[in-house]
Amino acid sequence: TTTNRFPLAIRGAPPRFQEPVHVGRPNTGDRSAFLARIDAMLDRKWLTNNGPLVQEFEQRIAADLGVRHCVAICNGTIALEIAIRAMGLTGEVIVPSWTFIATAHSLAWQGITPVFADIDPTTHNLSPASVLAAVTPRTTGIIAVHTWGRAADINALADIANEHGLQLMFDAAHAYRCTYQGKRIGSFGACEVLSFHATKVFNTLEGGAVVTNDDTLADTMRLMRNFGFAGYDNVVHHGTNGKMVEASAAMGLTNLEALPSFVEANRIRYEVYRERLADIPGVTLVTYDEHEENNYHYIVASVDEPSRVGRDELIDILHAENILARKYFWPGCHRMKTYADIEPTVSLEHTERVAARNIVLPSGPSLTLDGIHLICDVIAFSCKQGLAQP
Ligand code: T4K
Repeated sequence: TTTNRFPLAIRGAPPRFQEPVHVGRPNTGDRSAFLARIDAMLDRKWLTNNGPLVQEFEQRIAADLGVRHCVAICNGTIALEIAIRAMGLTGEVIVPSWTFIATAHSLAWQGITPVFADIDPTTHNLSPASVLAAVTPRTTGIIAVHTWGRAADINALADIANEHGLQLMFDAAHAYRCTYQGKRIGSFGACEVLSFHATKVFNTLEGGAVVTNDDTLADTMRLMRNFGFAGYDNVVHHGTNGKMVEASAAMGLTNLEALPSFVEANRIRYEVYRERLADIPGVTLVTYDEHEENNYHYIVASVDEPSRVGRDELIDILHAENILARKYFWPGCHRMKTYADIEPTVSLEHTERVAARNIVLPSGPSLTLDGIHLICDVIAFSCKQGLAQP
């Protein structure tokens, strides 16, 4: 397929896909089971405010992850905000710049300065050395992200936190059903924050949760997500509205049952990508650690020399084919308008390099293996031949 006659939509050929192929297509479990739960919910006339489906969902998640408490929240961002406030973080908190903007926003939104640290270029996870360099007298905590579902360097970060009296929590938005040294993500640090957004491996439409082994922290967060109510007419804490609705829990319970099939479909697709991308010059897949449990949800690669096209050019080529690959998390939080005025206190050179080269490719159960081969045909041709030829 790598001839000069290889048709490309960017040069006027019809696109390879009639319909857009997305990164982050929602995974949905058994439709009739979901609808049966929705029917029962409508019959009960209990739609939100700690309903029976949310309670069941919390118990299932806690059991699944081997953690004492799951506090279900309306989305991952509000879950981060509630966790940050319940932990009493103030001043400065160290976060990676290489993350979805929500990690930084959840701090800045409550007057806390996100201090951006660099990543390890192979794992894309927070670099402990960089965290250490970013610590100041104003630092109160660290939020590490298990980027793409690969666990952060938890032990090294815990050592730094202990030595400097900092609190440590994790943004585990990508890491449902992933492990660190054989133990499921969910009970590390003071707490871990999950996202069940539609685009995640496991979704509740919108949704999130904080999971923790800390009883007091869990109690505080339960108050905070419901305006601080401790019973009828009795407000004992400041709070917000962070409640998960019953329809979300219905989706969550249904999708949790199907999760093993999603993960298996992801793993098969990851293997196909791995094989096909292996011999394309300049394309390097970010691989999963086979000694751990992974959800294989994200297909992440870098595009670099000797590829004949750069990352941005490859994105344009793919988009013309209706393959909507993404540049997550370009340009890095520190370069977004809201944070660009803050002078970074440590070098972000790996973040910069990765941001310029990274591409996230479509995957998931709704994408066929044939589809992946078509996507890889386009990538292989473009990176080997470039666009110079007719
Ligand atoms: N921390 C980290 C590390 C995160 O990655 C995220 C979220 C959070 C915290 C915050 O958690 P939440 O508050 O979201 O629970 C998307 C998601 O909205 C966001 O949840 C996710 N990370 C982020 C990585 O990706 P956008 O702005 O890129 O979304 P959008 O609208 O471009 O959609 C992404 C793709 O998914 C598109 O190609 C279309 C497709 N899609 C999307 C939806 C909603 C569908 O096919 N169907 C759908 O229903 O942020």
